[in-house]
Amino acid sequence: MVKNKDKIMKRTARELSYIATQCRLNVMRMLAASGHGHVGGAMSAMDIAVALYFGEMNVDPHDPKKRDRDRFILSAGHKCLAQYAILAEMGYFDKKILDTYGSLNSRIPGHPNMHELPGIEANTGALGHGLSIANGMAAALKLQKLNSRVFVIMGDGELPEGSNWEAAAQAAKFKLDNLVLFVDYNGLQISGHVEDVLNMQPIEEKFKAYSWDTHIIENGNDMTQIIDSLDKINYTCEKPHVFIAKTVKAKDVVGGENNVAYHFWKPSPEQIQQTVDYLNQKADKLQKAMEA
Ligand SMILES: Cc1ncc(C[n+]2csc(CCOP(=O)(O)OP(=O)(O)O)c2C)c(N)n1
Repeated sequence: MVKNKDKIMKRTARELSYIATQCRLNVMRMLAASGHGHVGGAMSAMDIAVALYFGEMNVDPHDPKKRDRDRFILSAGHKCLAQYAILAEMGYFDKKILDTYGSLNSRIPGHPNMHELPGIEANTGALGHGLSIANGMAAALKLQKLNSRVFVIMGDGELPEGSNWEAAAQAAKFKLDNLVLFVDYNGLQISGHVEDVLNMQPIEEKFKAYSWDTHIIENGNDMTQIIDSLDKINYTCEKPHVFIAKTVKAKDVVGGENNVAYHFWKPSPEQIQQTVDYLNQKADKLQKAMEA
């Protein structure tokens, strides 16, 4: 049987970075429409999410429920600006919907709703539930003898939720080697530094103790490092996989990087324009480099 991994059109790191820049522009478009949003965590997780959707997962915007698709669970549902930006860029829905962010009855609310939007696999937002949902999906896919994988993005500020550790034990017990968890380790959560709010270190050792296959990504905003990490996953090792990816909160937001005040941001039109200009320049540079 052809592995899902081999069905994907591989893109270069530069192409993926270009797409991530376009997706960050989509985030700014939603912020411009609403005047507010959880920008920090969306921007830190963006590169990982783009690498998954555009470079790794077997998914089809024209057939969002196809049986053998890979699944993506955004455990940290408040990062959904990233997911909406990507789904729109892939063609799951009309980009005009991005302009409804923040308005009543929008199909892209503040936390994702699987009943409103194709491509959303689970309603999330209450932290600490995505991994349990993913476990169930990964186990069911194995029972159905499908090669589909389940990818999860969790925030580092989510790790103190005890339910994650029940799920971690269960994933190992059921040998869910079709489950891949990314911890978006941007070091900050809603109210400060994660290690000050509730120190969960050493995280890699904790997952090891639960018999997971563990990895660190030193720069989780670097596409080459993300692609290389995805390429080294052994899907027959009988262990679930975790990547602790060090990222920058509010990555590419002018003046916002690594600043907890940008967890939920209410930008002025001038601040939006500054970041849009920066992102457009970055996209131009990447495009020229791709054409060279
Ligand atoms: C069960 C639960 N408790 C509290 C919250 C409120 N909350 C929303 S975001 C957040 C911080 C999450 O931190 P992290 O996952 O690191 O997100 P990031 O910094 O990457 O945005 C909290 C505590 C919540 N959504 N769910």
